[in-house]
Amino acid sequence: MVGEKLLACMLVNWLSMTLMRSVYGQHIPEEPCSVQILVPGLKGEPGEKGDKGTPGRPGRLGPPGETGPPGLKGHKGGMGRYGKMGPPGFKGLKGDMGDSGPKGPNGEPGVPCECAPLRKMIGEIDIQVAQLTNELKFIKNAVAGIKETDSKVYLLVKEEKRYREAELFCQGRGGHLAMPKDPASNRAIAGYITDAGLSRTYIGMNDLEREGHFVYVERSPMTTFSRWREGEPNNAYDDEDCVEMVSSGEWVDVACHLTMFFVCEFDKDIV
Ligand SMILES: [Ca+2]
Ligand SMILES: [Ca+2]
Repeated sequence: MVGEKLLACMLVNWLSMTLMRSVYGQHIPEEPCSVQILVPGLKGEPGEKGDKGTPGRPGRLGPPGETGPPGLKGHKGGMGRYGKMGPPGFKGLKGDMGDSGPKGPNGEPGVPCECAPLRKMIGEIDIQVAQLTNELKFIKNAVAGIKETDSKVYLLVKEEKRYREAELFCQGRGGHLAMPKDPASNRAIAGYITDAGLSRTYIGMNDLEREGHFVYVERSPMTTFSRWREGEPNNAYDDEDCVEMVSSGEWVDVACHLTMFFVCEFDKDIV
């Protein structure tokens, strides 16, 4: 620093001397160049307090504070979006039947046809089916169990019929209502009734033609054999012209319009 100032001073002096010689053309005495050294002065009085500065830059992020107390409960928020569809639930109970719907419109009129012969044929087939059904029922009964003696086959028919219908049923199969004509056949029929757990069935006797004069249903006269229960036949209410056998094997006159099971008999030589 001092060196630089000294060099500057020498340069200034040399320039001044040169300029004076050229202007005045005479000799100017040279003055030695002095060196001035600058020294700091004494410390001054404190200045007046300055104005407040502008706010500084934000400081660094401080450490996290302690957890504060829980805030007040907020208001209920709006309804969220619908979630995904859950798994299917169990099947519910069947509901009550609803009311009947309104009546539908009438259908188109049918096409007339020449089907009278066809209808007749169908009617005949229906009758045949009904007959075969009855035959099948009869055969099933027969297979289920029959009773027989040396000369007779007995079949207990478990269909409730009036006396005349029962006899017609037996006749339709080549027999009659059972006609016990001796102790052996009476025992066979009674055993049949008892084994079946029944208490009574029609048998083939009546006094339809002449009150008090009983005959077998095939119109043959009664023999000396009989098994009337004590006090029977009594023709009660003046309306008992047919005969039933109870499980003990005894006979009772009863009204013919009663419906009950019955026993048919068939001769062995025609079975
Ligand atoms: Ca009678
Ligand atoms: Ca009676």
